[in-house]
Amino acid sequence: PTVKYRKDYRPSQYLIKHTDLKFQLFDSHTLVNSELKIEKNPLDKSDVLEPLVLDGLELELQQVSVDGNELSKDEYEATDNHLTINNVSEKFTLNLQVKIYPQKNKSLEGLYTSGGKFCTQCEAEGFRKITYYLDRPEIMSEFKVRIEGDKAAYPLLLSNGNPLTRGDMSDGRHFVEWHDPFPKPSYLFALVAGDLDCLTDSFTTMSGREVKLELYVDKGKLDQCRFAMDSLIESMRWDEEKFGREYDLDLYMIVAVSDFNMGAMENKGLNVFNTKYVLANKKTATDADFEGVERVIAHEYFHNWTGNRVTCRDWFQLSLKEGLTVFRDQKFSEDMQSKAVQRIDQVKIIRSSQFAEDSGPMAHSIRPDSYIEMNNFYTVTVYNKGAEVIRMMHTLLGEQGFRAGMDLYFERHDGQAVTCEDFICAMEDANQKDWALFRNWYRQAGTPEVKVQLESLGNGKFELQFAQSCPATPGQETKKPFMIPVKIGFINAQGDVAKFRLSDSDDVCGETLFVMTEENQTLTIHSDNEVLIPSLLRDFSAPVKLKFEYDQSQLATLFASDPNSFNRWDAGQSLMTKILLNNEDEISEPDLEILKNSFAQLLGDEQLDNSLKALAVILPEISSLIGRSEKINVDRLFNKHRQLKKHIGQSLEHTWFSIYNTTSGDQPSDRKLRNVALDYMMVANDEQHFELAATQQTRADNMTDELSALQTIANSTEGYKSDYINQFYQKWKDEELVMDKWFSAQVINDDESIIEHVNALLNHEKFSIENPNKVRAVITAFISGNLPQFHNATGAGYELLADTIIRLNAINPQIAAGLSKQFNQWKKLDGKRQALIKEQLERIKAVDNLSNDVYEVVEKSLN
Ligand code: B3K
Ligand code: ZN
Repeated sequence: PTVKYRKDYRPSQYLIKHTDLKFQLFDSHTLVNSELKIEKNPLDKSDVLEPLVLDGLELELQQVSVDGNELSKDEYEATDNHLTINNVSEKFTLNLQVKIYPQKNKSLEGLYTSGGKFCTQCEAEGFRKITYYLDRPEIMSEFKVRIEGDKAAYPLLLSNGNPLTRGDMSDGRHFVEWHDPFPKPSYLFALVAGDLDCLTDSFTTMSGREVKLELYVDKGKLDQCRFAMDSLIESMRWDEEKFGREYDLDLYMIVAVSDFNMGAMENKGLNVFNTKYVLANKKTATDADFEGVERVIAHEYFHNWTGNRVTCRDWFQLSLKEGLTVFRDQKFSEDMQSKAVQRIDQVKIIRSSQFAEDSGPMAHSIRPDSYIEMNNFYTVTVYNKGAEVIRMMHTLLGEQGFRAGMDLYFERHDGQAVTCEDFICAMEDANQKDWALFRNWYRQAGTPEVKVQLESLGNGKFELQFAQSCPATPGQETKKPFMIPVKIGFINAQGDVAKFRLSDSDDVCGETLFVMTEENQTLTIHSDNEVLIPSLLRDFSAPVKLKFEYDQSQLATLFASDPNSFNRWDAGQSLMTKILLNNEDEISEPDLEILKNSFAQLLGDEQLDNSLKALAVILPEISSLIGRSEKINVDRLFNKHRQLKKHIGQSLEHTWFSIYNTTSGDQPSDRKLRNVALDYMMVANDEQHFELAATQQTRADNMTDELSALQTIANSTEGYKSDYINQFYQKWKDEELVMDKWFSAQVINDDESIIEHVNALLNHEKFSIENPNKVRAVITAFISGNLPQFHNATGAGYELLADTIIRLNAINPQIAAGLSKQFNQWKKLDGKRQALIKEQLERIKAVDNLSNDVYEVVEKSLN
């Protein structure tokens, strides 16, 4: 496998101005004809014309001609990865025909079939599995596409842009021709052919143009489409209002398919979606699913400007579109839902997955320096930390300054393929800033740590001392300081807001933004309060680990009264984290007492929103506790986690019972709190409360309640729980997405026998290793949702994961590699577990025909 480096970037010597494609779809294969108008890149100043080297993979080349003359075998060379044409001129037309086998393509990359439909996935480098091409994002070309297929089997033949003509052919076949007026990179190409139901609507843009909206789903699923369509309309409106961005084609299509490697894909004018992010109604989808649909629909729509109109020069710049688009979808969700709740959910992802990635063998900056397989870099770092970096810009510039930067970015770069540097420059220039230091967020991997101390100097004068550092990451031994915005407020010992004044100002304020630019810095403030409790890094104003030596009672005070909702939640998390990660083998009585009292007080707070209550009493995720540690005694952690959960369940059993019975609202926040209460009651005493859960499952009129009940039942020790698992199965066995939930609910039971059960589920008739949603529903749900049993000291969990990776390596390398990353925290564990995992990693590495995808992850992990 070869490593590609960012520093080696060179512009292409050739451009492809026009791309004409013809697809002839057949039952056993597809013929792809392409006509490419190629010319020398004007930016290329050399006068030597190098051979033209096109990318291609798993293609059977049938014909090659240049300017109408068929080439003989010695005029070109086709290898496993390339087609090289030796003598070319500055401007010429290349015609190719290749034969491919979509029906046999299980990698779900390139052109493949899913449930009897043809569909495509080209990002990052999948177009080369369709035909030979300059398959790199800065090659932007105007596409015309003709699709031919059997009319009865594929009445719909879709591609990007606008339909031009259609007609019938002989033998029951027909064709449709499409034209996309916006030059685009090959990764945004899409084709869909099939027989689908369609929900249509329309949107009138701010300049009064009418856009047709079409949502295509499998037959019989129209009753699960309305919410996705409404989300699309909301997104279109929001982007106009917040960023002045209007949709540009007359047609916007979304197609939902069951077999898809990720959430969705933003192909120009023709998004292809995982059904999980389209299909939703109250009966089949949980409140969390609805949020997911709204978020992903918005994300893909927002890509039309941040990704498609302005795209990436090369794949090292991926965060240019992904970090920015995640930030935009987050802002959208904050406007549509509760801002504090959204922020908490966003930060949970950073802490549980991104911090782990940043401290493991795959650590990379949001703009990576190298990769073997690009698909391995669609990571929480590039996406979510990338969004945090954009958010810091927003925090530093304010709403208006940020908008001015965005406007300048679009004004300068519409229609171009650009770099992260271009984005930063637009932000700087629109706001007269010099952000030399800020760029370290793009260059350096690793999670910075900010240590803060508060010193009272007497006479109402206080000093906050800040020190930042960042641990070494692979290939980056030492780090330069980061620019870190830290939002700060204070409360006093009674829990009231403590106003203060900065020493260089006369204004009294309740909150300030301190921007760190050096390793060590001090902020002096004045306040009339004798005791100050700092509330630091409010709203998680930077993706760092903040360390302040709070004692238990300070945290309890913040948890009870911090006016910043995010920090109030966070104080509870810190309190629990401190207790769970200290060196004691068990949690002490006084610590348990503090937590119980804090929870009781918070649950009784009538001002507080139910979802914030629910979030506040959920224990920190085990993955985030591992992610933040350098070394971890997992046995101790698992035990204390169990102990704490049980204690909170039991000591507040009456409170949970009364919350369960009196929280009567019909909002997602009400359901959330009620179901958290049910969960704690079942943990406290599942025998006594089993009936309650069973009744809830049977009577529920919505999937949120039905599934929550099923989960607590599946986790219980009751003998007849299988009756309810079967009842759910009988009711939902024909709804694929609900079956995924049914699988997941059964793998989180913290019991030794679970591995056997997971293996049984892998052989269930509704399971398919070829369907990524199913793999995620069983395997990912198990290894990330049941860490105590995944890390079972016998090593059985590790073996199960390795077996699955090896099976998938031959079928779907992207999914196999994603699973391989789940071993990445192994060096934090004890010697015995390390040895067990190492054995599995070596077993995987020795597999014949190991894909580049898996090789890269396993190799880095072993080093
Ligand atoms: N851009 C796609 C992700 C492509 C992943 C390629 N392995 C979806 C998104 O981020 O919107
Ligand atoms: Zn995206």
